[in-house]
Amino acid sequence: MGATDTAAKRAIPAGFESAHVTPDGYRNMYETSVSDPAAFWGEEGKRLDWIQPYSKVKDTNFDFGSVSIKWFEDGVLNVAANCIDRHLDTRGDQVAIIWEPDDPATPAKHITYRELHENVCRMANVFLSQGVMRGDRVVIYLPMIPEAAYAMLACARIGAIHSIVFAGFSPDALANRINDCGAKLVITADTAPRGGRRTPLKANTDAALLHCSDRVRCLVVKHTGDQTTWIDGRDVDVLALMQTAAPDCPVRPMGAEDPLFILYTSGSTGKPKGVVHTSGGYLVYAAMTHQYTFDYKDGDIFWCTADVGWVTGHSYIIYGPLANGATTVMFEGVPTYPDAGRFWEVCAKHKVNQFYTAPTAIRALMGQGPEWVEKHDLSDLRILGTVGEPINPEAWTWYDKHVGKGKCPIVDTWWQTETGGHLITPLPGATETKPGSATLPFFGVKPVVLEAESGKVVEGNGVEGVLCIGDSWPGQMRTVWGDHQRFQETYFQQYKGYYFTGDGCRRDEDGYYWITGRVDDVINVSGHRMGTAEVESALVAHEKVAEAAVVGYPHEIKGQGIYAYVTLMKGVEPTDDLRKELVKWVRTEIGPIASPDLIQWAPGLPKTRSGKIMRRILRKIAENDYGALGDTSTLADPSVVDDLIDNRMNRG
Ligand code: 6R9
Repeated sequence: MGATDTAAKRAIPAGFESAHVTPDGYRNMYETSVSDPAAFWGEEGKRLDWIQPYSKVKDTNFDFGSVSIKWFEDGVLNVAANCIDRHLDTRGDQVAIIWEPDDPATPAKHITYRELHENVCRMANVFLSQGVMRGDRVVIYLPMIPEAAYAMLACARIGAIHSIVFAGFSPDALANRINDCGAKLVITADTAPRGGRRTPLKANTDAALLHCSDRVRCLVVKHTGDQTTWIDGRDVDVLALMQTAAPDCPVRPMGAEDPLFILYTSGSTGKPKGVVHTSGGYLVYAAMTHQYTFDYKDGDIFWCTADVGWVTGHSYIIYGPLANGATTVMFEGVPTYPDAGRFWEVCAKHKVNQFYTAPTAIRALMGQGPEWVEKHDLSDLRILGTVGEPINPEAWTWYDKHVGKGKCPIVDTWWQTETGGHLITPLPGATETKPGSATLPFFGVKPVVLEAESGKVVEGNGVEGVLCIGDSWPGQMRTVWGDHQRFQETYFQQYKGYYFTGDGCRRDEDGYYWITGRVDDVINVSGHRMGTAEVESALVAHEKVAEAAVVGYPHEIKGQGIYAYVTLMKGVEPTDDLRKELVKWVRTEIGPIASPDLIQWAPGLPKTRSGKIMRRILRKIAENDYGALGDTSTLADPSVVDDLIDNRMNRG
């Protein structure tokens, strides 16, 4: 990159003259959005139906010690009513959700808005019958099946707060989340088919609930019909109860600032944080970004391949598309099952117009060759999107050429669990793109580049630093569940007056943003966020491990891989079997996404005299870039570095 940043701007493909936003439109609207945010968002808020309209639009404060974020605060609405009920008159018979199962031989399901309404009401009534009340927490641990959408919207309907735990997480991770948010109920399925294999979700939930209050109820969706254990009095067959539940359920009027959901995400320290999003601002932002970033028009078939267990699934499978009355595709499977053409087969089968996926999937499919794409008719595709990690220009170019046939704008959307929706992204009819750049800020978003050490604002173009945001936007997280102090410390303490994203970036000569990756101890594995501290604490929980340090290293498919330096307890023999055992251990402690790719036995870790691990050095060795270790003179014992270099695992 570097010198070529400014060279290759890609023109907006033909046919986007009548997009929602044009180049001039973008400039004007952006200007208004940042010069008078209250007026701008006051208008945008009207895209929702309010039971009681708001009179206040923005009340936000980024000052450390008194951070407070409120949008539309005296407005009253219901999120489920906005995603379902208000569409019934005009599009009751339109398909809301196309469900594509893991096994292509199983027929897809087409769920209309009317059917969605009925199913969500029935599920809401089941929740109510289980004693779930407004403000109660419901943990959702489900595969990618329509019931996951029903459960989310049923919570929204009755004012309960959902917290989805990705079905790839382990029983321990599930238990921690159930306990942290004090959930009253967990909803799961018997087993989850994915790529032809099955994850025993009910058995995982049983194991998790051993560590939770015995008052937590367990609702089970009998999805595959696989045999599971059953505890009378605790386990509930939710589909059976839905059949006899009433098909209507009144919506609960909610304050704009009432929490809609909690979603746990990894940070640089300690246990995962419960990111809290509220009702009004979040939905305005999810709906608006969905409409503009994907140039969504009535009748479009929209497919976001994420899992609902991540924020991308929340905002761009469920809330954004449904608020806009779209047809959204929900895919249970994986890109490579039964073969590497599955994504494209599904695009052709359902005539997908917007396709949104992660760079890691593109890289994996790129390796299988373009013939898998060329087999399928992709003529309905209009827009392609990426999310989750920086996209390398090779993958971008392949996506553009083979999937988009050079005719589809690519929107590289940069955002975070914390931001609720896109913050930096091209808009299809408005922004010339550059492969690898997330380009320009969305409306109302003020990116600021700071010098990492001094925190000084870096003005002008052709600069680099840490990425902060200068003012609030409606989709911003409001707090960390149960720990507002942690919220302030994580995002507002280091750089006073700004929201600190944790990412580094470059602003090139054209003012385009290039996200360079995390500057904290968070790594991004296949587009999933992982705290190195989490993996370390899982490793040291093993009886044979004395100490562990985990860093990321470049990985061809995953973006980053997990590299663990492990110091064993005295007298423990370092063997290949032990390596395998530790990988398995981390998988059970956290989940498969946290499996270390490489484990190096480290007789000692490089530490400062005050005992701090010098991660900079460990990162360099893991990157196989040990020639540039920098200053090691502050190390307590510089000789450990030589041993680490000699025995490094990533030599290629
Ligand atoms: C939506 C989501 C957030 C982190 C973020 C950044 C990385 C996401 C990106 C990107 C470069 C993009 N990230 N999108 N980096 N270009 N288009 O992924 O949320 O799981 O919270 O991860 O992902 O490092 O800080 P989340």
